[in-house]
Amino acid sequence: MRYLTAGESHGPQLTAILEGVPAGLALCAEHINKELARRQKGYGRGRRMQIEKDEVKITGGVRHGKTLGSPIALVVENRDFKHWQTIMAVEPIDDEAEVKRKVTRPRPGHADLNGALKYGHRDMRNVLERSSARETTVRVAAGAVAKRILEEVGIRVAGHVIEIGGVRAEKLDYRSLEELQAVTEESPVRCFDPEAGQKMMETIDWAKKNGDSIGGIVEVIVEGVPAGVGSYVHYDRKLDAKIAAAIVSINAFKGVEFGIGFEAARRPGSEVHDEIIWSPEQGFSRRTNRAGGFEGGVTTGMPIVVRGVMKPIPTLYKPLQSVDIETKEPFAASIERSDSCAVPAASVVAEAVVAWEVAAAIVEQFGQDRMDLIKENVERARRYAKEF
Ligand code: EPS
Repeated sequence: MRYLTAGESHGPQLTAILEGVPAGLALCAEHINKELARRQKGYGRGRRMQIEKDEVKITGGVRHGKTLGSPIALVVENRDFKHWQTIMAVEPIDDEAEVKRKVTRPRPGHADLNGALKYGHRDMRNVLERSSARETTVRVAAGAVAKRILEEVGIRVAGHVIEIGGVRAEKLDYRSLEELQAVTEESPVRCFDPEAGQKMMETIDWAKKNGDSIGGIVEVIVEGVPAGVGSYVHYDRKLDAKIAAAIVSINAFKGVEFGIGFEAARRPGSEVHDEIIWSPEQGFSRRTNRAGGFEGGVTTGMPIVVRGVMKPIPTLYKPLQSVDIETKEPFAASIERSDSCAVPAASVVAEAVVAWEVAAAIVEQFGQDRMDLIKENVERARRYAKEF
């Protein structure tokens, strides 16, 4: 399975084309819209989210509520486009003033300057329109389709926020993934620990008041993945590596870790590796899950636990120094509107990209074309592992 996205932040629409989704999967707009709505929420979002109400239109690959096996085309319109029709027009424009109104001042931390150098753009709107995190809308739509596949084979995905602006969730004693989902869905910062959540919101208020932005850490947990998915024999088929790439591909993400992650560098091996146990009910399992669900690029059957770090959004009200690409004069970058924190929304995006990679690996390993056969094969793999 693979997908491509197209579309600019203030253009008419965003599009995703998904290839390789098996036939016979129940899918309708509602499955996708609920995920799009989740991504739009979150304390710290700016005014753009008051304009948009993201809703998908499925324009290919689905008939009578079931996937056909053909490419699935998903479209989400940008409501804000109506304010940008000249600036973002597809056809050449005559409006002199608009033609001259170029973006020539790169924002530190954004793709503006590097993108301009790469493609030879002297109007950096040609870069920022595409590098905008608006694109994550259709990545979440693709992830919603992946989640449908996973649901069919008994795999659950949950994402939550564990840190914002230095405030860390301490109380993480949830008893099930369902409880984690129910509680974080009600939290404006998608945090399980209500006290930490409150402090996170205060920190976001502080950032907003000071024209600043803050980042954080999100975690995604995937339960129910059979052991043996992925590869230890090919570097480019290691599932943890694919998930790591997917996480770092999210706008503003700078790092990733599995299980105890970077902490493994500070502990002896005896406190890092997970002891192997066996019971007739469960078959093989691990006493702990410090590895975060992977050994050798292959799933262990324990939950996948992956965290990603998001830097503060680079579009700041508080000016940072930069240089105009035309005049070469220094200036203090400032903007009109931005999110002061998008970590809660990013946790929904992280769920989506992880779901996509896991679903793609499941489809590749267990049957490819037909959802009914994939389901049977996953069940068979589970039975085999138990009886092994
Ligand atoms: C973004 C800038 C803001 C955000 C946007 C990402 O948009 P605008 O420039 O229109 O104010 O709101 O995020 C979204 C539109 C979204 O759907 O998440 C950026 O520069 O990355």
